[in-house]
Amino acid sequence: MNDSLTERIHTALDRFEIETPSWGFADTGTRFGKFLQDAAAIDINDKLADAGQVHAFTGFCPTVALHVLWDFRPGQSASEVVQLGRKNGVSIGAINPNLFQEQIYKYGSLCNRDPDVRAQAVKHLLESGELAKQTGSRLISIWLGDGSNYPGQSNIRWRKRALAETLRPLHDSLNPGQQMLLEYKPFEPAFYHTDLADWGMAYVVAKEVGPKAKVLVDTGHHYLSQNIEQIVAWLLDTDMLGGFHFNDRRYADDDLTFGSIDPYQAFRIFHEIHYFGWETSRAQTIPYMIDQSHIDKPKIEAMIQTAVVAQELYARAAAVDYEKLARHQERNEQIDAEECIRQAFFADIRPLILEWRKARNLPLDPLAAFRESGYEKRIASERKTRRAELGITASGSYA
Ligand code: RM4
Ligand code: MN
Ligand code: MN
Repeated sequence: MNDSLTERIHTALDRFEIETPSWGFADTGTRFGKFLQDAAAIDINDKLADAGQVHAFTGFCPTVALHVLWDFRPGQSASEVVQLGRKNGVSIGAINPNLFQEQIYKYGSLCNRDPDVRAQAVKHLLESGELAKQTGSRLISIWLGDGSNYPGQSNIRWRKRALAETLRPLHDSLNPGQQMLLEYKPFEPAFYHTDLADWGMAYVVAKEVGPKAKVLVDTGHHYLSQNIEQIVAWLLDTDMLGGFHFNDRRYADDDLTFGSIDPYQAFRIFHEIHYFGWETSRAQTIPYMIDQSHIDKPKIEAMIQTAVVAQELYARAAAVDYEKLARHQERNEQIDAEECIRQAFFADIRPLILEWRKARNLPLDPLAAFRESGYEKRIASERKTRRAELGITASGSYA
C-alpha cells in the first residue's frame, strides 16, 4: 500500500462518524409479535447508556438519534436528556418526529384532509424543532407514514400540495445551522400510494419548502433492483443529500444490520461519496445514521458489529484510485475502471484500521472487548428484574 493511499484511508477514518438510533437498543418486533431480550433497553436511560457503550468501544459513534414519542416522557425536559447523554459520553443527534402512531393519523398526518389533524401534525413538528434546539441537535429527520391503501381513495395531487404547506412552518422556525430531512419510502404502512414514495418526490417537496430542507436516503426504502448509489450521486451533485439511514435487507424494508446482506452495495454508495469529494475537493461531512431494528440479534453487539462494518466499508471505498478511475472512464476502458472499484473493495485495509484504533487507545477488537467487559450480563439481570416489576411481558400475538 503506497503512502498516499495510506494517508487517504487515515483521513477517511478520522472523518467517519456514524449515529446510532435509540430504538435499535430497545425491543422491537415484526408485525406478528415481539420477542423480548433481557438486556434490551427499557427506557431512554438504558438507551443512552447502551449507546455510550457502543461509542466507548468503537470511538466513532458519538451521537444518538431520538424518536420524540418513543424516547421523551411527557413533560421530560430536553436538558435532562442532554445530561443523561453527557453522563454516558454521547450527545443527542437527529430528532425524529412521530407522525404515524396516533389514532388521528389513520388517514394521514400532514396530508390528512381534516385541517385539525394537519394542525396537530404541524404542532408536533414545531415541538420537535424546539426539542432539537434545546438538545443542540442540528437535524430534524421526518418520516411520514402518510398514504392510502386503495385506488381512488385519495386525491394524490391535493395531498402533494398539502406537504409543502405543512412542512414550511418547521422549516421557517429552524436556526441557521439546522436542517430538516425528508425521508422517502415506497410503501408501508400504506400499500397503494405513499405520499413521499421516492427520492424524486422528496426532492421536489424539499425544494418547495426551502433551502434548509434536504433528502434523507434510507437504504431499505427502495425497490429491490434500484440503483441507490446513482440516487446518492444525483443528490450529491444537486446539493440535496441530507443524510442516510443505514440498514440492509433481502426483500423489503427488512431493517437487517447494515452490510449484512450486500456489503458491495454499501461500498458503492461510499464510493460515490468519496469520488464526489475528490472531484469537487469538498470534504463531505454527511450525517450517517444507523436505522435498523435487529429483532433477534443482541442489541449492543449488533450495533457494534454494524458500526465496525460501516467504518470498514467506508475506508475501503477511500482506497479507490480516483485519478486512475477518472482516466479509464474518459477512455471507456470499462474493465480497468471496474477493476479500480473491485480492487478497493477487496483491499485488505484492516491493518490500517488497527493502527487507527491503537493510536486512539481503543480496543483492537471492539466486539471482543465489549463481550469481555461483562456489561451485557450485568444489564440483562438488572433489566430482567425491572421489566418484571414494571409488568412488561412478552407479547407474542398479532391480533
Ligand atoms: C420507518 C423509517 C423511519 C422510522 C420509522 C418508524 O420504516 O425507516 O426512519 O423512523 O420506520
Ligand atoms: Mn429510516
Ligand atoms: Mn424503514
